[in-house]
Amino acid sequence: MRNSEIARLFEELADLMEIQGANAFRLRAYRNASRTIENLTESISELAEQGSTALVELPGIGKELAQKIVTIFETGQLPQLEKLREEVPPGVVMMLRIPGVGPKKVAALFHELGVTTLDDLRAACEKGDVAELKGFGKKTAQSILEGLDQVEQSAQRVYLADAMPVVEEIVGDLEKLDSVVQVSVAGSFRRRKETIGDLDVLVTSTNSAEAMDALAAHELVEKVLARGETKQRVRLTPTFDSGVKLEMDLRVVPDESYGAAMQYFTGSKEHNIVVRKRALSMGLSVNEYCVSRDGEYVAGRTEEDVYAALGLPWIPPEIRENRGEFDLAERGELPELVELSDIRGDLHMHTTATDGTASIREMAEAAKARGLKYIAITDHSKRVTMANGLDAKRLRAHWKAIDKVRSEVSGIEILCGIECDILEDATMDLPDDVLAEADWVIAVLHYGLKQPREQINKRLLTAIQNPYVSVIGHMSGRLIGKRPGADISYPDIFKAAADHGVMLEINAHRSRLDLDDVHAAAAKDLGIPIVISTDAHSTNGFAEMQYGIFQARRAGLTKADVANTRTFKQFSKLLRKK
Ligand code: DGT
Ligand code: CA
Ligand code: CA
Repeated sequence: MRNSEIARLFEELADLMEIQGANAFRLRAYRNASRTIENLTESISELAEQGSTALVELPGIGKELAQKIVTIFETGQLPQLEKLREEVPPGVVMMLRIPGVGPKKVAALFHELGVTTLDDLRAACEKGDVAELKGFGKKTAQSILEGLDQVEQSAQRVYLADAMPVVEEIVGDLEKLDSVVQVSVAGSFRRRKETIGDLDVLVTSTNSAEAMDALAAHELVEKVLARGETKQRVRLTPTFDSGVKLEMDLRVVPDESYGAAMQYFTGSKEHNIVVRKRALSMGLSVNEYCVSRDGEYVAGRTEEDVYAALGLPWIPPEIRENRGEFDLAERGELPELVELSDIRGDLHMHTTATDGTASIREMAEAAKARGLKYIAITDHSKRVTMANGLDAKRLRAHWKAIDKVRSEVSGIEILCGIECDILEDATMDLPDDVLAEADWVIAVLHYGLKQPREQINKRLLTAIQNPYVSVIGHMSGRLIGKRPGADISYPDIFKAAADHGVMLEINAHRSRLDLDDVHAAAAKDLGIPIVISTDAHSTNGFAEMQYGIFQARRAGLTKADVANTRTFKQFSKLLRKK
């Protein structure tokens, strides 16, 4: 078990104890211990192997806590925690995810109102019971209702990247059926949203029963939830993050409706509202079967036909969000969106020097095998103690090692980089004279993400004004569905980045995708070069590039907007002159 996992167990323990009314002193002890362990340089498991006396040496860890840690490592669990997990229903624990609702409020809801599920809580809010609870009030009840929407949405969504292999296998198997002509996935999956609520699959077939039977019998399908003549809803077998199961609709549609159905079920809802209005203004009507005039079929076989009937070129699914795509389409200025094959370099990755699993050489060889022409090795700076971050001395030695690999491996350029933390006090984690020696400096926020906006801005501006910083990595620090990003004045920060020639990253990792689509589009509008990087921690990590490309496409980015589509020579010209 890693330090962070142990830290999380103690945090959970404290939360559950607080819900059950434990005294504040003991709670503080557990929370302090959790923080100590989280920030520890040494591995807690190694310390635990030496027994509880070694653990007691740590600040904030007393005898009792030390014994608990030893128990966790010896038995894989903590009886006290197991008991609490049984006493407090999972729905109650989920309430902790509602913004502004901590263990104290949850305790009141659970013990005084007896709510045990999110649905109960919603009903209690709507009935006015929550507003009447001591310490709550109408405003709090309203904000809980809004928070519930958020939690329910994020709790049931799956990362696009996690859904993708499952979906591709099912689609591939449906395609093999003789009676099946076309299979496509519509909905948010086709629009390449970061997360997917459910899957919307369309099929044209000479025998709709066969397609539905095959899906029902598929090993990745757990249960048929509903079945009609041309539509079937199923639940898939795999369990995703936080216990979520994906559901899938299969619709069998006639050939002449395929394009109309694709257009309708791809959405988004916001895009389709405009499509319908536009049709009405032209005396047409659009639904999932066709575009029609006075009940007469006009178009529907292909999506191109549907858009053409509305006087528009085909619009790429990724930008169907009613965020300006109709104006661009009318002016004939739809962007030619960047593609995976345009990428020539990857400028964010880790090695065994910090928390990666492969050596410099292995990363370089793997990148080369993927067809990349240049990479930057960017291990962590010292603040990230959990990842064994580099101080100046180790970093300089690491760069020497990179230089050596660079001279030995041909066919790929390797930049000496660093992922340098921007500290909570708005200073850089490494001195300027060190950063000056780097080929490529990624500046990032890792800690203190909850600081007030002014301080976050100050930190980002410090990095942008530093003459040696090349790019800001995963700017907000969010983890999709798990942790909100820092509060940032984006327009000010973007303007500063543009003024100082600092690039901005779309971190391609499935849980980050940060900058997000909206902010990446805003950065593009200011002419800021965007770098799409994988943040690979292993040779497999390079595969994440695809998801960064999806995010970039949703932002409307073209090849020219993305710096690492350039040849190495052209890319070098974009680097700041030091
Ligand atoms: P998701 O599943 O939450 O990730 O998001 P979507 O976009 O896949 O939404 P979903 O599955 O509810 O519906 C798929 C598409 O079908 C949606 O993007 C637009 C269309 N659609 C669904 N329901 C309606 C509706 O009531 N009105 C209209 N105009 N379109 C709808
Ligand atoms: Ca969907
Ligand atoms: Ca759906």
